[in-house]
Amino acid sequence: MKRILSGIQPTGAIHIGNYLGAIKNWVTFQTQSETLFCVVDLHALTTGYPGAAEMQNNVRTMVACYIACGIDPKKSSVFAQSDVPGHCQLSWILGCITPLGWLNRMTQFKDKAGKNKENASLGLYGYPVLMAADILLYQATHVPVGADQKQHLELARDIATAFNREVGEDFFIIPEPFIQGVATRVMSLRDGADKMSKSDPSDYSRILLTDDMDVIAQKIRKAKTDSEPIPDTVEGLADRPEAQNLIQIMASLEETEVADVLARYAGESFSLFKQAMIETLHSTILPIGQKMQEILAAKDYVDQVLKDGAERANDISQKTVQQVYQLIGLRK
Ligand code: AQP
Repeated sequence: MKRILSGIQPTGAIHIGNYLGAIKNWVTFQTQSETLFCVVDLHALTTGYPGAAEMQNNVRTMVACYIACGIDPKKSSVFAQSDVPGHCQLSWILGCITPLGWLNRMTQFKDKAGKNKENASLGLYGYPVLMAADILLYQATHVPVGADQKQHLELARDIATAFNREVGEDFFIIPEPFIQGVATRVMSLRDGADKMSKSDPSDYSRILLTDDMDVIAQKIRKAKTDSEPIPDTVEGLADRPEAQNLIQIMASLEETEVADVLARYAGESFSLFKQAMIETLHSTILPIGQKMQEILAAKDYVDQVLKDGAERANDISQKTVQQVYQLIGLRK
């Protein structure tokens, strides 16, 4: 049976890039596989401590978001990374066999550290090792993520292979990335060359799952496009990153193909298309935001979900940690 694991950082309100690139796909695995979905709060520290109250609040909000998007805690284990000590234990061990050269190639570190590399934290630099530990700790077979995480997933596979070589046995399962759908890399609404991201300084770059009707409409109306009409072929979107982004978002929301969207809107202006997109966003996103509010109001329920999820996650992960300790001769 497949074991699926994925997670999102509780670093702020979640956007449709996280939803279409990750969570929406997670939901489909719940019936055929064992599924574990983590709120990766330790990763959220890599860009600084947000403050204790905000951190607690962000974790609960993310749990509410997972459930509102269709993750069923009766089918999936939903837990916070910091409730499971195995993540840190394994991360250290894996860090000791990860060459600096591998980490130096990680483009996300370069993007996030920017010109201020000397002031970036060791945590931010080591982020991909902790991510490898997150996955290998559960012997996950598949990891559904957006395209931006492909390089980190490849590193996790390299680290697993290096560990197996060191101990002389195929201990870790080599996890497969699962990058699926038509919106694996949702771009900023302000610039089709940049990824839609929680940390983009412009609120107009992203649609949040908690945005209200008016805000969604405003953001889409202001979204950058070009002056050409909508083309009638997929090839016609080449070199038109903003146009391509909006069409892909629409296809993903409607669970259809880019070609189907083009067949309906070919020759039309973007102002007409944007109106249709606003309506589609209203019908898909607004119910998620409303459900999140309802779930958050039931604080005990959210805490119980986290408790149950952590119990299951600790059961699996402590077995892995014990086996790893034995394999390399550490004392338990
Ligand atoms: N723009 C995106 N398009 C498709 N998938 C995306 N993901 C993130 N942005 C996009 C996917 O969402 C999951 C969780 O990501 P994360 O929050 O843990 O880290 P991130 O990739 O760094 O996300 P952000 O939104 O860009 O946050 P910040 O600004 O804090 O860095 C992953 O599966 C990711 O692929």
